[in-house]
Amino acid sequence: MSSRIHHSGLRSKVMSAEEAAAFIRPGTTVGMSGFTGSGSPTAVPLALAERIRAAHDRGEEFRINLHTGASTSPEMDGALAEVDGVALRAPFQSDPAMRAKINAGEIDYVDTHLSHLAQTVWNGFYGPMHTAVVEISAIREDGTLVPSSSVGNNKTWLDLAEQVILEVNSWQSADLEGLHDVYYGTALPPSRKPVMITAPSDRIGQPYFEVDPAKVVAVVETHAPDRNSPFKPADDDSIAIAQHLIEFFEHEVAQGRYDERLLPLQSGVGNIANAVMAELVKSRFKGLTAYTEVVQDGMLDALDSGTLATASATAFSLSTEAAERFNDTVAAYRDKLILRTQEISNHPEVVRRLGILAMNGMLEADLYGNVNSTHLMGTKMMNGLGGSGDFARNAFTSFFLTPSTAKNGDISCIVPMVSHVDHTEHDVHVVVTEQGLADLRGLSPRQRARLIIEKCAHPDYRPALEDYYERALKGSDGLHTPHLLGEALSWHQRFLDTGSMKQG
Ligand code: 0RQ
Repeated sequence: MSSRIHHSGLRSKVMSAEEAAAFIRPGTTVGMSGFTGSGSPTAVPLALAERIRAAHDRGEEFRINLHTGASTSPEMDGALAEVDGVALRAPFQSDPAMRAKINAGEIDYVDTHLSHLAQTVWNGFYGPMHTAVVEISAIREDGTLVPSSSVGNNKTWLDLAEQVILEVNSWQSADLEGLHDVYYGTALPPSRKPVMITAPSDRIGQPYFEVDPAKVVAVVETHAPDRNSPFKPADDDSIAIAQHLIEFFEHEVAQGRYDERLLPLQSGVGNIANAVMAELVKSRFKGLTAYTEVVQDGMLDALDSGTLATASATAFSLSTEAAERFNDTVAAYRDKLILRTQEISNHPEVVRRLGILAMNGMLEADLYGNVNSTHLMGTKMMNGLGGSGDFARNAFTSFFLTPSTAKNGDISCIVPMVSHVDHTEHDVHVVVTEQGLADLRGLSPRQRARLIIEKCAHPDYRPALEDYYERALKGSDGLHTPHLLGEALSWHQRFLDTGSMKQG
């Protein structure tokens, strides 16, 4: 038996994943751990998927409502979607099988701000939570739990669930102990108190989760690596976007808006975010801080090089190579890295107080700075909003980043009107593509439109955007935000009809 289980009562509950999965009943709500592939349980979800498959083969109904921290692993989202085991999913996913079922209308998906899910579950909008399935890295003698590579919503699931299944994963480094900051001060209004974080390095909680041992029905031992996706090497577009950003940072330092250590950085998930960190490492900036959601490879490199002094997040999202390197050297990061609950890592109050520089990816922006981060051609879900709204709305400067085109140039990521709005023009300060950077602060809608076309649109689409805008100035009913309503979404329809937004 694993040396990671030090509580005798909980040691007596060790069983197989199949036995543990048998505690999960059809039609119930399950809160699982997992955030961008890190800290997801693997054995119990796989065993549950097999149970669901067998039930379906017998002609029985078996689906669950599934809540997590964010995206998980093929062993959870993938396996459960493939057996049609999920009725409702929240708050974020990025799995191809899950995405396909959501877009086929077979799974209800609640795409919500990551900092909001815990409080909406507390408030009962999703009904009772029956089971929590949480990966941890160890159980201490007093029954408290050492979190693994993500904290996410685990504290809330452990508090709320009627029964708890623990996966103790010995693949996770034992040295993770002490790195986490689990805040037990959250309360519902009117009893809320200020969240007393005034610097990214502040600790306001405790390093362990608490759980009532009487609620724990099963403990399953695993030795499973996080689902770590490789990053694409930075391409020319990502490097150009990163360079525009760094030039802008220099400009803001010169203007006296940021000091030499900038302001705490939040950097979204994906290849562009990783490339931004890589370019920052090459820049002159040193001793920066991050108050963000995930730690990707680029951020680890930035901590190694001294570009970053501290990073606060809720999860790791590392490539296999970086995860192995990190696992061998966790102790060295103990006073530079903090993983918090996602209510706190993404807390709007803290984001506003610290003055975050929020850098998130997007699918498309329109002439006025409205941003779509989630919906392909307005109707199909890509991943979800994630934490982008938590940060963008309250940031000191909110940046949205994308290459100017997608799908080999057949899609312009700058369009007359976005086909879905996640971030309104009021929450978007700076739009960046490989073509350039549009600083929208202080500009009216008409001023923004001209700047976005000039700085951000791809040359292949610039004339058509200029043409649309000039005709809108003549034909729009109102001239505050000029639009030709009958034509505003015609670029998307053309793509659906012909496979390209380009005009004949
Ligand atoms: O699809 O790979 O099939 O070609 O979308 O696009 O350019 O690789 O960009 O990986 O950075 O993802 C918005 C999805 C961008 C991500 C999004 C297609 C494109 C490609 C991916 P293919 P790229 P990225 C929270 C941070 C929301 C959540 C968030 C995201 C694929 O950033 O999920 O912000 N964001 N979390 O071809 C149709 C368009 C398209 C398009 C790109 N306009 N229309 N398809 N694609 N633009 C905060 C944290 O702290 C983590």
